[in-house]
Amino acid sequence: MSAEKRNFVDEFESPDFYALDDLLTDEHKLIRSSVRDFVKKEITPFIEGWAEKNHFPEEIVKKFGEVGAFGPTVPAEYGGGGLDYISYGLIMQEVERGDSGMRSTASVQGSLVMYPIYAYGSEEQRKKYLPKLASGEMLGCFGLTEPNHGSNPSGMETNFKDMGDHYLLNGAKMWISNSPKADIAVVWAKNEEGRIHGLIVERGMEGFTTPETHGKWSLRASCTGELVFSDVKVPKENLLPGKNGLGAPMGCLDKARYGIAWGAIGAAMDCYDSARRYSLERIQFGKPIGSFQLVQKKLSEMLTEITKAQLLNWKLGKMMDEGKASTSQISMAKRNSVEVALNIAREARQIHGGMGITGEYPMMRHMMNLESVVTYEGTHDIHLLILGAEITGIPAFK
Ligand code: TGC
Ligand code: FAD
Repeated sequence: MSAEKRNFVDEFESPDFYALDDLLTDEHKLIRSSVRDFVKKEITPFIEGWAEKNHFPEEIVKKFGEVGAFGPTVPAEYGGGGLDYISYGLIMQEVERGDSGMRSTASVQGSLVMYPIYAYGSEEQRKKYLPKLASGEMLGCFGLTEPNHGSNPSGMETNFKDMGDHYLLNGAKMWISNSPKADIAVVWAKNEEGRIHGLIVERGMEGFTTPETHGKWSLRASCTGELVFSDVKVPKENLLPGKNGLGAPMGCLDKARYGIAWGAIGAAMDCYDSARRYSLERIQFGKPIGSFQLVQKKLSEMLTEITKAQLLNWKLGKMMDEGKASTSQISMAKRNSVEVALNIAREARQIHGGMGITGEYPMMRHMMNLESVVTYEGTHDIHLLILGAEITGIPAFK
């Protein structure tokens, strides 16, 4: 199924009030403009139709591979982009400017599938999977959350037993982005001693199914599902040997949460830009609504929050490049960006009046998407508690 192209021109202009472009290299700007052009051509003309029809456009996977959206920081010898974290952030910002569900597809593939295979995998696993994941020939997913364990993944029940020549995997994962279409799943499960390990499970392995989750009012252009393991025989060479314990999946989440910090601001920029343009075009009481103080207040506050978040993200990117960014610094940025984006989506929708509730404009879709973004990769409150634990030294999770 391919949704019809919308009859509109994507006039998006990115706000850069503090001349942040001065902090970017020519390569960064080139990467950003190539992904922005890609989004204008391949995503925004179709996205309202996909979201309305709850359709995941499978053909986007190869296209993302071609534009370099998968695993930008993975070394080029494995098919990745060999780029820095500012480049990665800019790519996520541009893709989520188009749609959070599209960014989900890209960030799961890059940060949650390619990163663990690169960082914790054997050389054979890297060679076998990474080039195909980078090119979009293969799609992956990441299974951490379970029906009974969301915010507390350490309680997971999914487990595997050593059967001598293979592992036997049992359990279930829930809310897994890409799962219904994924060729492989990086699955986190406990061994007989209760230690968490990562396993690569391939579609087609007996006893492995990926039922789709229906009825979502959010991320409707992204596919979400379960991972069900019923006595799945996993070859021993599919265990990720490089790292185990909860720190292994959490290390992947640090990368993905960083990408979300940039991505959510992309969605915010789209809403702001639409509201700015609408405020100049829409006439009420004989004047553009942008001439009224209350509308200017909304726009000014949006731009202020976007600019603050852009600066935070850029500095975080520099710290990521130096290997100095802490989990709590990443939590602050993810939490801040999503809150900023949700508030801006709501304010921008108000500026569009009744038109703001239609698919003619992007705010309602962004707003509904962001309700997932504020929940996944650690809920808003879990990130607050991560910061609270950092400040006080006292974890308040349990
Ligand atoms: P806690 O006792 O704090 O830690 C247990 C062990 O894990 C280590 N660790 C980390 N290591 C590296 N990086 C991190 N970010 C780490 N966070 C924790 C920690 O050092 C410790 O290691 P060790 O060796 O001492 O055992 O763990 P806890 O059980 O109290 O939980 C802490 C908590 C709540 C902060 C954490 O579990 C959490 O962040 N929960 C949220 C769960 C979450 O984010 N799930 C995301 C699922 S994936 C997803 O949503 C993908 S959506 C993708 C998309 O579509 O874009
Ligand atoms: P719960 O953990 O049950 O939380 C419910 C509420 O309780 C929240 O408000 C939470 O903040 C609060 N709460 C929980 N514990 C505490 C506490 N200690 N103190 C205070 N408040 C607390 N997971 C994956 O593994 N892979 C994926 O690809 C993936 N994709 C997703 C895609 C979508 C569209 C969605 C919606 C989720 C996805 N997730 C994925 C799962 C996501 O990470 C979880 O939904 C999230 O971690 C929260 O878990 P939960 O839904 O079980 O909520």
